[in-house]
Amino acid sequence: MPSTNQIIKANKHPATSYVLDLYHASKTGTDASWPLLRLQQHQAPTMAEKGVKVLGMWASPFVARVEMALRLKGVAYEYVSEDLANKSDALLRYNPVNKKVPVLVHDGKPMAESAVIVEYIDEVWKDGYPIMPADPYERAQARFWARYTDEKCNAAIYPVFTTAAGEAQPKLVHEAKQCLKTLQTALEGKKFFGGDGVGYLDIIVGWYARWVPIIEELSGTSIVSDQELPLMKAWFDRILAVDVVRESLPPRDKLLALNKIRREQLISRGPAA
Ligand SMILES: N[C@@H](CCC(=O)N[C@@H](CS)C(=O)NCC(=O)O)C(=O)O
Repeated sequence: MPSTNQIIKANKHPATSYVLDLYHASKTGTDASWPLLRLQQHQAPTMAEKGVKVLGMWASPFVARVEMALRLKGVAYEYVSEDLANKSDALLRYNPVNKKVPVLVHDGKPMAESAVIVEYIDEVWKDGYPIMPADPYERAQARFWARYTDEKCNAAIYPVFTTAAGEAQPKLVHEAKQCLKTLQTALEGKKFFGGDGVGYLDIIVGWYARWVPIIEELSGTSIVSDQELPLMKAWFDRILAVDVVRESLPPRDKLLALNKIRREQLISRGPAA
């Protein structure tokens, strides 16, 4: 029976195998180690909320999506921290195909893939905050941009993070900007991708507002600026001002410290063969 404050099981080294990217996963451990005792505010669960569990890792942008969706809906959940360098039996059992976080377990039924989970949450808690657009065409558009982000923009931004300053850098920065410039068109005339409020695409892309400035700082580059990507920059500020979003994202300083180590490791290792 969940209590009002649930103390969540913590693994020892939650950050040891932080993976920023979808496509270039690399699993060498870092010595970064932070305590991972997380408390969630909970109300008594309703029937639909019974047994909502998230298997996550604090620095995962994909886990943040799921937490944002649950918080927007006001759904109480238990958070279980995974050590990705030493995956739990539960994670391997719940997500045997990809063996990645996030996993959402609802009433004993596990599911994986953050974008899929966010849609599931919206469908199950349909009376709560609306995440998907009501209009089918708008929904299709939001899904299109979500896929564009995961398939194109993540892969365009990541090399800026993993490449040292030098000859290759300007081209990589240009490519990242071009991708975000295209994505920015989905923001035209709107406060959020979802319109006047946070919607599905804001949840999918929200982590850029935390990660991109960190990548810029570590690489000494500028990707999203008032001059070059004004709508995206304004949206970064706006989305980070939304409590539910900000609270679901990793703290900036802690993420910066982890990414500093990670970048140094990746750069010293050199380009993958
Ligand atoms: N497409 C997946 C990506 C999930 C993902 O890459 N998770 C990373 C953490 S950020 C992970 O669990 N990595 C473990 C591994 O690669 O072994 C989603 O959207 O849920």
